[in-house]
Amino acid sequence: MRQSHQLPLVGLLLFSLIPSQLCQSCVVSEKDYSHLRLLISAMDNLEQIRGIYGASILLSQRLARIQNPSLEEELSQRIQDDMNRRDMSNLTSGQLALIILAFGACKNPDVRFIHDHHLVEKLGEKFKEEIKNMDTGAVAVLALTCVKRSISNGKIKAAIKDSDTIQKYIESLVHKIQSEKNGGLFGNAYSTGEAMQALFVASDYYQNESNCQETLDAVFNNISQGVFRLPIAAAQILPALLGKTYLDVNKTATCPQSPVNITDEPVPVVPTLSPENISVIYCVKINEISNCINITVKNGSVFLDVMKAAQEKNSTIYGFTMTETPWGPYITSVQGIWANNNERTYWELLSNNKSLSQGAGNYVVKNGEHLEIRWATY
Ligand code: B12
Repeated sequence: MRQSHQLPLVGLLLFSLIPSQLCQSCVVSEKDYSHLRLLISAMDNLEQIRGIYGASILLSQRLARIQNPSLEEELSQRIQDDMNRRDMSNLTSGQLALIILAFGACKNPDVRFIHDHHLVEKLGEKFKEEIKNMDTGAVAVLALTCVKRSISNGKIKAAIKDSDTIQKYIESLVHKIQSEKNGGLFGNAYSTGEAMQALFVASDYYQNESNCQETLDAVFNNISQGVFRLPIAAAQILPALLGKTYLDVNKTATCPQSPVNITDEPVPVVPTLSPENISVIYCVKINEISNCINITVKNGSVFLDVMKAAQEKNSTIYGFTMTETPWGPYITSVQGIWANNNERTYWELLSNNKSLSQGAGNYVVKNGEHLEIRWATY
């Protein structure tokens, strides 16, 4: 399976169960903790956290030192039950890596599960099969930094030329991340947490305080607009806001308590929507051929509602399937044509010809919009 994000995560894990070293960070100050409380309460939404997908949430909680024993216990139980039910060979390497990181973070009883189920060995096997497809990204910077540290403290041996190559990769990736700067964000709101982690460990970007403030302001702005409502989205940004990275996962130390008080939870603001209907155009596009339909839905509807309405009208053209993921429903097929990881194909969501940065279950459609689902490659 080719995955740009999961493989570095695995590499990171395989080399990372070592004590962390000094890294430079950009931490939210106490006066801004209200933003963090919003994230922490979003992560508490157990209804949206199924089985093994709780691993990202658990990892984030442990990295951020959030003390919520009942939630931790529930998440850990769900992950273990789900793993016991599943054929573990079907887990992706990225999923396995997240589970091991979450269970291995801080001294806690879950670490036994890693050993009892030989998770690290299983991951090693998957990693060997998949390493040829390893790609780049913020998580790759973390993974490579981890390898670099392991070389410099003698944990793994490498020739000087390999260390130089690693350093060059890190520099070019950091350069790429910085070139994607978009206001205070890197890429979009959802990629910023991992980009921050990469910049903490591999650049001096946040030595400049105004860079730090710029990122924090942009993230706060997005938090207050509800952009991080999903537990998975909240979990991905929270560690960075507390100056933590995946390299801080340390199986030998216990987790001290977080400075953020979670009992003081804010009341979520529910936006009011007018009840009228709105109309949109919805198209399915396969190899330059588009089939379009006019759809009327209630104001406040999401992309998925439009897809369902179209499917009801004509299931041959607009019929689709989906699967639940921590980011919500992922569209797996349309017209019986299935996304395929090996062929790097997927169904891309667009609005007015622009690729969306939210999924079908979250993107709220607007009156007059031209929506499209396009057979695409990545
Ligand atoms: C790799 C990736 C993809 C790959 C996934 C396939 C693959 N085999 O790798 C591809 C390119 C196909 C993809 C597609 C899309 N993606 Co994407 N993707 C990612 C990325 C970079 C890493 C995911 C990952 O590997 N996680 C690690 C593993 C261990 O966890 P996992 O749970 O097994 O991961 C699976 C799910 O995350 C799922 N997935 C990936 N993207 C999306 C998006 C949505 C909406 C859903 C429901 C599921 C999903 O595929 C992963 C691999 O099986 C994340 C970035 C991030 N910060 O998480 C964005 C991310 C999850 N994707 C995002 C988006 C928006 C999309 C698209 C909607 C883009 C579009 N305009 O079409 C589509 C999905 C459309 C659909 N068919 O429903 C957003 C979600 C934001 C949000 N609030 O909804 C993210 C956070 C990127 C971002 N910064 O904006 N994606």
